[in-house]
Amino acid sequence: MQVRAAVAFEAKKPLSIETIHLEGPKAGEVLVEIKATGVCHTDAYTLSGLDSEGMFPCILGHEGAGIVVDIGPGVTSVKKGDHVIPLYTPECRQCEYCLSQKTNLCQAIRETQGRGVMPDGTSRFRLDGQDVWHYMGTSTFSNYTVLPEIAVAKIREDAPFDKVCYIGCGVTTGVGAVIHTAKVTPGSNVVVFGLGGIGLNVVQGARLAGADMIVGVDINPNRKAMAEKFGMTHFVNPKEVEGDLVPYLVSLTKGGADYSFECIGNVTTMRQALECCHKGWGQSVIIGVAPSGTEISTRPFQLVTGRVWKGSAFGGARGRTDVPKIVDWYMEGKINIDDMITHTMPLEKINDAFDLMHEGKSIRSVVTF
Ligand code: NAD
Ligand code: AHE
Ligand code: ZN
Repeated sequence: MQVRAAVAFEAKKPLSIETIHLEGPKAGEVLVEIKATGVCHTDAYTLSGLDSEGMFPCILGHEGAGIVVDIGPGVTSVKKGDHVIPLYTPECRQCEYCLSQKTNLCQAIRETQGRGVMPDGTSRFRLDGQDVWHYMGTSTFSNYTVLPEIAVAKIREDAPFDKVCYIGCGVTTGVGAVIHTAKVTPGSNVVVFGLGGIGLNVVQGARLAGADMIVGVDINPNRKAMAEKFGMTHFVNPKEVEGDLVPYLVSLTKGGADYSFECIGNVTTMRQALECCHKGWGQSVIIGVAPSGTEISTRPFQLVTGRVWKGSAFGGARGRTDVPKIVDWYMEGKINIDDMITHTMPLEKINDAFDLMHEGKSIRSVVTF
């Protein structure tokens, strides 16, 4: 079939809206009509050319929601008409990783996902006879996309696509990192580095978990009012701190953070996030994706004296199991998504979403089809 997609032809260049060919679902796969997709900083990261797995031309996008319109042979877990959220972290429930119950990082299709192809090793998108690569197994910057059935979460039908698409990445990543990865306990002191589309969800997750002090750290002063709405109790702009940021944060939290989260993707702030943690027990969770080739460092003494460094992908959430529950939390008013979606635009304006992000003017932009 012919589909309308935003194609990334090369790094650092604007996306181009094209009519391209999409082959239908094969065994175990589903065809999804994408109704809405968020634009995450990770899409911008890959478009910047710094992602070691970035392949061009490709169709970016990994934060979508839509409707199953066709299924391939052998598909049993979803049917035509089901509302779904595509999962860049699938949940096969059969691989060593899923069965371990120790991680959400299902590896069933990870290798082909990283090579921009479907599990059978081929791409379903073509333009002028040339392959166009899939991205993160989802490619939601297209009005139709093909996914393995293990990579879709079935959600309730009364949930609005233009809001719950954000659960496909940002909401689940932020809230999940607090609940699943760090397991923040009531009364804790939490420090959040970066108050964008992910950090604000860490803030609201920390409030949900009953944290006491929630400190937000961002160089954009406009983030203060927004983060306060989601539960931030103290704002720190590193540009306004005299001297080193780490001792400032340790003093503010009266000994250090019980939990810190890095939601920027910068190895300097990752080190600060670890070192502002409380001696003996403070845990720091890396969420931000740093450019490939960069490395983190700290004095081992930081870990010897009890601080713990962790990472979190997709908030530690098991997609098919946890995503429908997060949709329920939104529908029940337990979490706020609407106020984080600052911009909505048609596919033709998708490059504006990247500009707004780089200018620090948006939290989340959502493209509706
Ligand atoms: P964003 O652009 O919306 O937010 C980033 C925020 O960091 C902005 O508010 C910006 O002002 C702030 N910032 C930048 N440099 C700073 C500095 N030196 N000190 C303090 N604040 C600074 O991005 P986002 O969509 O929230 O994504 C954040 C990071 O999380 C990205 O690296 C993204 O790739 C990553 N991410 C990871 C996962 C995962 O599963 N691990 C999921 C989604 C996104
Ligand atoms: N290809 C990138 C990896 C980037 C990365 O870490 N991605 C996160 C999700 S970010 C969503 O916005 C993730 O899920 N990681 C686990 C995994 O298996 O990729 C790079 O830097 O090489
Ligand atoms: Zn993302």
